[in-house]
Amino acid sequence: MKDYKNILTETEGATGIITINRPKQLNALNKETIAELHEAFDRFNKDEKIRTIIVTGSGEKAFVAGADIKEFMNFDTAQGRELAAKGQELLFDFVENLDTPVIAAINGFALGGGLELALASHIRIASDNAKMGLPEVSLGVIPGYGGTQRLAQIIGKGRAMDMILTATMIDAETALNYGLVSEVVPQAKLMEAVIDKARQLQKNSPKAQSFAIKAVNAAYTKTGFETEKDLFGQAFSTEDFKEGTTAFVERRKPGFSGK
Ligand code: DAK
Repeated sequence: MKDYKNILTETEGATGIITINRPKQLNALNKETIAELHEAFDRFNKDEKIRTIIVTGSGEKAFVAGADIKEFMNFDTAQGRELAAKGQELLFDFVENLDTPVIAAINGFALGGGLELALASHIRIASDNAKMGLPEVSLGVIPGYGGTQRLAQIIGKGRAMDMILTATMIDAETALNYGLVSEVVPQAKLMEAVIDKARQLQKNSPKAQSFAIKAVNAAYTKTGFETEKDLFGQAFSTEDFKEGTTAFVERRKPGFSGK
């Protein structure tokens, strides 16, 4: 297996397992991690022996606590838009459109870009301690990796609006009730449950599964994703964005001016 700096990869039978491994930053996604994830997903997807891919986070606390705030807080409008587009191409759209089914094993906090990665995956299974949310508007930005589109597609517009506008987290039981995850299991049983699901998937035709993924995805137009990228870029030039990200780093509550 190739050595990466921010992720670990292994195989278990016909399953490729990718673990995001920045536990001190709660597995937050920086640019380098996104590039490594792209490479690992691509490699497993091209490997005919691999029939299912699992993505999870290391440690017991977090799947992924979002994009790396300390990295993106200094981006301007152009960088924000460009990086949102690039991130979607390399990771979020990429995962959604893979031929090989991807299961997100949500083992703790799945926030912002972390929840967006789970939303781009084909199946989501959570541990009972998991917490999910899109806290972007609390930082003065909006979900920029497809969250405004995919969350509404999966749980419906009303609940998605509530979660996005309040920036609140929901627990695993609520996520199950919303249809955001298809199973909740005790944390110690999570990997066993996702491997079981992977084996179940492996009984079926890989070719038909890749066609089915494309057919399901074809229902959703690209217009909304383009709007999200534009507005996400614009958010980077606001005072609220500077205030929201600075307040996070300074561990204080933000005082938004609405500018
Ligand atoms: N980025 C960077 N560091 C993070 C982080 C993050 N998202 N989340 C946590 N950490 C770091 C903390 O700063 C802390 O580091 P030290 O202070 O120890 O050095 C360490 O992880 C442990 O976190 P806490 O001390 O805060 O742990 P708690 O148990 O108290 O709280 C928490 C856990 C998950 C509730 C809290 O850490 C938290 O609220 N984290 C931030 C959640 C969040 O707002 N995530 C970002 C959502 S916005 C972009 C595209 C998309 C996006 C951005 C840019 N471009 C294309 C440019 C998307 C944005 C998002 O994802």
